[in-house]
Amino acid sequence: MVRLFRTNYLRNTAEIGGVWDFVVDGGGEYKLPVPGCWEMHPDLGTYRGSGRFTKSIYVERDCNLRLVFKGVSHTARVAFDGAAVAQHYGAYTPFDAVITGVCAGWHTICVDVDNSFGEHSALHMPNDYYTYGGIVRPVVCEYLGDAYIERIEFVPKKTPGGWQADLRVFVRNISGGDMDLAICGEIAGNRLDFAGQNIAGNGVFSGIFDIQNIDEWDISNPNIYLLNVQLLQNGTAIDDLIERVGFREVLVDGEKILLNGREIFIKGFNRHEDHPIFGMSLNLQAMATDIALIKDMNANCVRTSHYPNDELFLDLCDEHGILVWEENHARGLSEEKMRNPNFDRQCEECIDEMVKNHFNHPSIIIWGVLNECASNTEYGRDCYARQIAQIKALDKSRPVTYATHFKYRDISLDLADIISWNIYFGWYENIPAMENVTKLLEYSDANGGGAKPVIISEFGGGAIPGYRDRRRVKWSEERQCDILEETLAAYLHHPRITGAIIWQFCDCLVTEEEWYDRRPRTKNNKGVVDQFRQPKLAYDVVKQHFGIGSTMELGRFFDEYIRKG
Ligand code: ADA
Repeated sequence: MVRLFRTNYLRNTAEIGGVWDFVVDGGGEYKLPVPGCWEMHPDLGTYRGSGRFTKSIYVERDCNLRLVFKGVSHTARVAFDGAAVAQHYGAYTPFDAVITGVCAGWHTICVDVDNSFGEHSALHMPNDYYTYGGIVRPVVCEYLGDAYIERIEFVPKKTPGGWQADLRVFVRNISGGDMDLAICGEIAGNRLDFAGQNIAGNGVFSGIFDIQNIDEWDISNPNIYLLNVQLLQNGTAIDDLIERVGFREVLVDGEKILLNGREIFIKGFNRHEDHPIFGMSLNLQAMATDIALIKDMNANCVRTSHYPNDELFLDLCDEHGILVWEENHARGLSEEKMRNPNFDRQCEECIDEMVKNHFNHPSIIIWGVLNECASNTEYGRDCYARQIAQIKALDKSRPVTYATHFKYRDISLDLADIISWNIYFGWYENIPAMENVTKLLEYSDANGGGAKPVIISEFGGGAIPGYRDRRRVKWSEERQCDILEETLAAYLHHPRITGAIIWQFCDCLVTEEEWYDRRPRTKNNKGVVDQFRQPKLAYDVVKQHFGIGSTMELGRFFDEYIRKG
């Protein structure tokens, strides 16, 4: 499954899933499922290198084809009937290839995939998560005419009278000539008509429309609507694209984050896309299980640590009212690693693809960049500034932040709309949680972070599943309970803290290189559930604290209770 809804009725599309032939470079031949990770095959459990996927497809009629790859880990080179048509770096964002003048008949798609580490890869490297190998997310074949709708940007705007839709529809004319084109659309019974244009290549249709009879999207009522857009030539619809959107507005107001004008407290989990059976290619059932557990623990947020997520998971967050902090791919890169000659370009491409492809998900309320990279040096600060500016140029409707671990040495706090700290009191530092939050706030307020919302974006401790010890020593499930007990009690009720995001939802695989000695089972064991999603003792500690809620939420609850009488 690619999305939770049909994205096209007019345009003929088909997922190219099933089983593809796979040949390991210089090695064996396999038949592997796509999407999937090659590590799931017993011969390839730790394989790091390259190989070729091959699939034949039958095209019923002469047409233009668009192959959309939702994710290939981590580098792809795509050939169609032997001719190179696309290449892409980065496992976590989609890319496409448009092939014009395809004749009816059988055709062959070859994808050379490489998940090796080295100078060529500035973002995928040995790390505290695992870079899998394969065509890890779905592949879709789209049959196009001479022009098509490439993407849509929908920005909901709250007005005194209700809501407006600020729309931009991006169109590509691949006919080789110019075309008189127009756009029409509909959402919740509201018609959307755009004036026609003569378009020779790429074009954009823009318009702002008053929208009637809709209900807002928010955590407890995640109302979503189908935005149906059609491309017209001489009054006839020649293509279409459907998006699912929500009418909600997220703003930063001083130290508060407002959703539809109401203050919210963000409480949730950092979640890696990782599973012992599926690798990073979780299916809908596995994703839905994660969502159910996250909601059962009374959380309202997921941070996509540390990369853009599968759109199917974002669709689930849209439907369930789960707030999302989505971030570009990077974890813990020193200035030296940020100086890799491929770093800037690979980050820039990831950000561009993340924002453009995930723009319309109402659940995404925050964009993040560069988790725990060198925001403590001038060179690093320049990278943060460029990437934050790039996001803001692509999307003015959401705040931008980054998670730092440089407590009193961060020199980039002024660049962020929200201040976010990864701090592990009780695990890496045995200092009382409240004491250091106060000191952190003093530093932040004096160094660019004053009068901004503050999120504790990572906190927690490790617990080996099933390791119980009445001494409550580190790595026992009891100790993880104690750490989360203290930190949740501190962060949910601190007057300056707007969010608390636990590290992490589930245990995840890490790379053996550089991490085996600090990660028992070659896993990051700070999950509140284990890799099979079996709850640890801390599950009920989290459920209780998130269920009681933050002081802010309690205060709002009583205000509403008193107001209603
Ligand atoms: C960092 C990092 C996480 C994880 C965590 C840990 O904050 O952002 O990816 O590595 O530490 O478990 O130590």
